[in-house]
Amino acid sequence: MDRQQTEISHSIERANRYIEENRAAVAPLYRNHYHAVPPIGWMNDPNGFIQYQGAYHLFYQFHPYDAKWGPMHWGHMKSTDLTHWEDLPVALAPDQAYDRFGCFSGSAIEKDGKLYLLYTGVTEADEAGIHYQVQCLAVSEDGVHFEKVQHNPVIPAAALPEGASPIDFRDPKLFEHDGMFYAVIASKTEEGTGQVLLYESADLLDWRFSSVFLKGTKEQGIMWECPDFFTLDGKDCLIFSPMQWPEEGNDYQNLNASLLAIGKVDWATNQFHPESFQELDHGLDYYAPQSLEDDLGRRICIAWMQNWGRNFPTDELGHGWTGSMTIPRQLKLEDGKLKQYPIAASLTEGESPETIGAFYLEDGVAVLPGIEGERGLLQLKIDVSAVERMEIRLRENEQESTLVFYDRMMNELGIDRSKSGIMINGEEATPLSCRKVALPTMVQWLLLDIFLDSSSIEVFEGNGDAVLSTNVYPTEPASGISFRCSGKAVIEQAAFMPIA
Ligand code: DQQ
Repeated sequence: MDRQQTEISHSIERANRYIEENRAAVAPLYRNHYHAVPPIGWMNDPNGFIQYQGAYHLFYQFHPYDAKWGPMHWGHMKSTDLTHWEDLPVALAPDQAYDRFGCFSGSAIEKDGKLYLLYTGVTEADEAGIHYQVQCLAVSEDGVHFEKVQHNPVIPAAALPEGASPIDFRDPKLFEHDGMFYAVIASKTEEGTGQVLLYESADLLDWRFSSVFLKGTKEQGIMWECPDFFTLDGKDCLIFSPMQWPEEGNDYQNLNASLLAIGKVDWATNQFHPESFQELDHGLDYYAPQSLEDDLGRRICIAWMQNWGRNFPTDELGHGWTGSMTIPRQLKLEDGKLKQYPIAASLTEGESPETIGAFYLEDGVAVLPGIEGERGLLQLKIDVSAVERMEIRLRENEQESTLVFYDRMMNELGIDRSKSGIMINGEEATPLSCRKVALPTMVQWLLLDIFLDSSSIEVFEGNGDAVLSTNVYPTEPASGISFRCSGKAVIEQAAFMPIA
């Protein structure tokens, strides 16, 4: 962040005015249509995801003035169906000494009818030039206008346990347990490993350190961001986004990954005991997921569909915006196994999909009638029992396409964007443009729900066993879809439902 930016005095009014005056200049080419995207400027992590007064509210890390990360505000939108989002005024601006360097990620909770946001303030520099990360509270009676409380910061650096870094202490996620409020907060240890701290409060204003909820080892990355704790089908779950979690086969190949630890909390010591870890998404663009439980009892998770350390084409091209959320997913545990299902029913309601009958393909290429488009849902049911390799080419034009592939021998589902269009480079030691995941069981039918938007592809394996989310930037119009296989495939069903 340069000095000039810190000297600007930020305010919600200034941000809202800027958005209104400039949003028409944003270039539409790669803007997703049915995903949450910022009206202008930069978006990263989802924040404060909650159902409040009948609507789903989604806040996000927002820098309105540039398509790059900068002084963090909280953008805000709401939805009644989790797919159509309405922009609301900016919720937080970095306008206080305790958050002048940014209103970083955090979460929301309802108490006595009011909506509370707990977020990380990055302070002005002290005499030694240090910016501390502290936790701050803002409250709203209408879910739109927020006031920062007098007590801020409600969790100062002084409330850190010994050996925890005061400059890496962020991303509080609120939850209630046994009549108390708790927050899991990301922290870094003296040894430079990640950990999650637990704080507790009776009223959201007075907080005390409770425990080191989970401490990472040297083998588990250098910092964990954006923790989220909840129970699901009787199991305790902790989601977090570690930096540099070591690669393991097909897993954790992105330098910044997001994972789910399933385990048990010992509420006598307030410590989380993990039993397993798994990566949440096997695509190239997925980070900082945050979840809510809605009034239907669904655990719904949404994430930033990008990754750190990569180039951002919409910024490089001067399009005036960067960043998109994934479509929301429902998380379930079935027989102790994570299942993820897309929430997108309202997008395709009323559409009667054009479903073609069985189509036999042997060592060849096929284009199917009616199966094409840049934006929509592609649903497939393919008999892969005699397939060697099956490829579905998406967003295809003369030069470019993105591959979704299935390798029968390895029982792996993958996505490859090496020929998608604009190259995306990352900080990974080995350049990464293809990822894959082994499916848990050998199946006869490969079921896929593939969501295509202007610059994204999300592949949901139909039994909920895997998701791969990846951004693509074709340089020419690209609506082609084709099928290639070695061996024999029967495409039993194929339907493409355009989404406006
Ligand atoms: N992004 C925020 C932090 C968080 C990181 C800053 C994760 O609060 O740790 O924009 O993407």
